[in-house]
Amino acid sequence: MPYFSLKLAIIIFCTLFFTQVVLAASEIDRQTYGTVYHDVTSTQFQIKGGVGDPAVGRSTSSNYIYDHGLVMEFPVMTITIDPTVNFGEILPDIPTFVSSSVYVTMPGSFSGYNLSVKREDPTSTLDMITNQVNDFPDYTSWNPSGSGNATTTPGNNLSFRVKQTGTTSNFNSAWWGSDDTILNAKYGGFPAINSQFMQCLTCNWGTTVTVIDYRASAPLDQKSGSYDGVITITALANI
Ligand SMILES: [Ca+2]
Repeated sequence: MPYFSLKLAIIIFCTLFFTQVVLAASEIDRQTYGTVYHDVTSTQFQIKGGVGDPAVGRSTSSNYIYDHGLVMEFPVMTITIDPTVNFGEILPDIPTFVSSSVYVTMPGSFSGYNLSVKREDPTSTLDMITNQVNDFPDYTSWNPSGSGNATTTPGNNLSFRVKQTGTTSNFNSAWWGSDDTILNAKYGGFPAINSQFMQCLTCNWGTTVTVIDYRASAPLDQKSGSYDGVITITALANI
C-alpha cells in the first residue's frame, strides 16, 4: 500500500501599506497630545458679544490654549499563524483535512485588511523531499475574480479553502461554499502568483481570525514518500 507524508511550511508576511495616519486634532487647556481623538473642552472659556453692544464683548482666559495640528500615528499590524501544516501519513484516494488559523491584529484602519496566498514552487506546492522532480499535484490555481474558481470536487491533489466555522474576519460563501459540509465546501489550489483569499473591509480594530482548511488526497499512481513545500500568506491593510 503506498503511503505519503505531507508537510507544508508557511511563511507569513505582513505588509504595512499603511501610510501614517494623519488626524487633525484640536486641544484646549491641555499641554500635550495624548491620544488621537480629543474633546475640546474648557470650563473657563467664553466668548460673548452681540448686536447693539457699545463694544464687542471680550473675554479672556488665562488657561486658554487652542492648539490645532496634525498627529502622526504609525500603527502596527501583526499576523500570526502556526508555521507548519502537517498532514502526517495519508493514503491514496482518501481526502485528509488539516486546519490552522491566521490571526491578524489591526491597530485601527479605515478599510480593513485582506489575506493573500501563493506557493513558492512554480511547478507544485509539494515536492518529494528525496527527489524534487516528483510533484504532488495541486488543484487548479485559485483565482478570486468574481465568485472565484473553487470547487466542491477537487479530486486527488492538494487544495485549500477558508472555513466558515471559527472565521471571524469575513467568510465569503460565494468563494468557499455556503457552509463547511462536504457537499458545499469549495476548494481551490495554491496559486503561483499571490492571490487574495479573504477580504474584510470592516476589520479595523483588534484581532480577527481566518481559519484555513487544507485538503490533501493522493492520486492512486502517486509515488510513495515524504513531500514538503512552502506557501506564503500575506496580510495587507486595505488603502
Ligand atoms: Ca514542484
